[in-house]
Amino acid sequence: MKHSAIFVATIAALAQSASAHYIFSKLVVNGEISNDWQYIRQTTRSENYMPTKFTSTFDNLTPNDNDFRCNLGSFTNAAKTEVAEVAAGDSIAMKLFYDASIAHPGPGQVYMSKAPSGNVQQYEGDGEWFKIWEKTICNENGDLTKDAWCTYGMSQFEFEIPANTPAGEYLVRAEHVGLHGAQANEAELFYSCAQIKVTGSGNGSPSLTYKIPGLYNDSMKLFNGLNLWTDSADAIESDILDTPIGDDVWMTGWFAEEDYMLHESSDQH
Ligand SMILES: *[C@@H]1O[C@H](CO)[C@@H](O)[C@H](O)[C@H]1NC(C)=O
Ligand SMILES: [Cu+2]
Repeated sequence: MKHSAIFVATIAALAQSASAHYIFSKLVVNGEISNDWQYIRQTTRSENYMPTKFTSTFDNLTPNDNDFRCNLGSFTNAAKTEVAEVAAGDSIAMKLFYDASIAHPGPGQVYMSKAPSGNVQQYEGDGEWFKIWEKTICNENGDLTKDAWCTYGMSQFEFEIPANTPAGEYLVRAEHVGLHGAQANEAELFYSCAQIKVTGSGNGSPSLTYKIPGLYNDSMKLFNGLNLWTDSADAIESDILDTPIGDDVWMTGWFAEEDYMLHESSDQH
């Protein structure tokens, strides 16, 4: 699909563009859906749901820019964006603007970054990021241009704040990558950041961290070279592994659970 930077301002065009594209604007905590941009930093883009790309990108924004952290201009809205309190180990969700659902094929992931000063409303996201959630191909025999991808059709990403996350204020960045233009270096990235305050007594430390920008580059075949119509699921999975999207998530909850199960079974002996 082609995207024009020139936006035809008719209701029909708005509705169509809004349904094809998406941005996370609502936070769901304890089953309660927030207002748009209450806890998620609002971008200053004129069409907030336009994708970021390496080439032919809207507003000149690319994954090589600082604003690839939380979307264009969103730091200027940080101080007026509220901070949601979430206990480590709890699940929350980031939900799309307009109740849209994801209609592009590709992986979805969630990264977090702790505000070193303790105040996320003043944090630009220039510190370390770690990944807490990842969804790639769920059905290798499905249509790789559509519903082979776990996130296809989702209207929100639901994920757990790892139980060992230390207390403090964090950015939580949800991202979806549409790979339908990757053969022409036009993978589409949709993302924004929530501001949360993690409570509890977690004392974990993520083993893999990243900087944004730097997370992705256009030498990675996933964004520039992969072809959903001709590549096999195996080849695509291998391209994913060559990027941070293929790295393991920091998932202390799972390890904690496994430890628990090991203890439980050894107790029976
Ligand atoms: C792109 O990222 C890969 C993996 O981190 C790295 O090996 C490579 O040097 C980077 N390329 C550029 C042009 O930055
Ligand atoms: Cu698109």
